Amino acid sequence: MEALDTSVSPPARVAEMDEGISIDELRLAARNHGMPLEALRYDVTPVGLHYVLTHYDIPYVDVETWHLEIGGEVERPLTLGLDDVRSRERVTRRVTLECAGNGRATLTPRPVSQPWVDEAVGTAEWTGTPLAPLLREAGLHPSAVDVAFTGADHGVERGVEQTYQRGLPLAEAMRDDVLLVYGMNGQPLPPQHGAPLRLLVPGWYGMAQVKWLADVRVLDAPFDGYQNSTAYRLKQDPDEPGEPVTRIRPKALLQPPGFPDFQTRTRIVERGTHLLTGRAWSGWGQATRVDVSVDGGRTWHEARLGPPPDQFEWRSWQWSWDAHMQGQVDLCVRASDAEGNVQPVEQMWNRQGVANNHVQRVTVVVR
Ligand SMILES: Nc1nc2c(c(=O)[nH]1)N[C@H]1C(S)=C(S)[C@@H](COP(=O)(O)O)O[C@H]1N2
Ligand SMILES: [Mo]
Repeated sequence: MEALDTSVSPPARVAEMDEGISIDELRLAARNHGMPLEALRYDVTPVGLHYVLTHYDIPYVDVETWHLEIGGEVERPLTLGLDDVRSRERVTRRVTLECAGNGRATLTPRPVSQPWVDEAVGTAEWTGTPLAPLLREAGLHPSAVDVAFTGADHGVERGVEQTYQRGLPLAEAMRDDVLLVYGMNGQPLPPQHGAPLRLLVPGWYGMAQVKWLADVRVLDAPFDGYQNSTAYRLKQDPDEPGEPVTRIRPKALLQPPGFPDFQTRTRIVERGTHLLTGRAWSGWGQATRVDVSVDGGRTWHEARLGPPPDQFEWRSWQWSWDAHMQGQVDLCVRASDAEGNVQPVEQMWNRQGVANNHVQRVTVVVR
């Protein structure tokens, strides 16, 4: 394969302290749209409002000729068409997805990549068939340790040409809630979300949810492809191996109250009582507590949680805010989860800007 020089595919980098968003970052932001925060209002995010992240191009997949291969360390490799997949056990689950890069653009210094602020999240009703029975049918060899999932999209990243591919430990791949998904909110899966088939690993950050799935390969050694061994690592220095990004850290978001200024998104509200609402989630076993601050994170007030949702679905919350003083206020919200993890108020910086869950800030002017 011809090596691509760094002018075509530059290495990872962190922005200079005073460096603004570049046209390259803007182009990524325009392609990979977030969920408008007012859509926190919906229990299930309408399809067009769900965030989208695609590393390369959205591939055109012809369903007539498409098929899924299941092979590697198995007795009987399988080849399945979409009708084969659709004729199997059908499961629908509400699951919240969040991109591991969510919050990246608010880090100081800013890792140069897709510049998300708070909005790379959404909840859908995903319909598909469990993966585990298919792997059992194929007959797993005792040597199996990881499963590699390959999409149909191809590109180059930091000089490494590749087809999008992620590995998952066998124990995770065999969970009964891991699905091969062909439906979203009761409709066929749309192209931008991975049609005709995608992987769903509830609780894990977005990178694990491989779209345009073409191949499932059982491996007898840990998967060491780019998206596991180079990308999605928590690290401070470029040369350290770092820890892998896995499950979603707890996070809460606030539906911005009042109405916005077009350009700054600063909110304007009237003096009086406002019911603040939003959602909270965690890949470590549900959000169990939400706190709201009206002084930029100095003091906190416990919010009321909505009914327990499905295990990896966001949970609604509300808190009544008595906005009796005129002037500017910084609203913050933070979640805790069943494992006792609490969202940090200050950033926990890493070079790729991944798995970041420092609190959202919404600037409001009370008049
Ligand atoms: N084949 C393929 N799968 C992929 C990606 C990709 O670029 N190619 N992006 C991943 C990332 S980083 C995220 S955050 C989620 C986004 O899923 P969505 O666009 O359906 O919200 O898809 C994941 N699956
Ligand atoms: Mo992502």
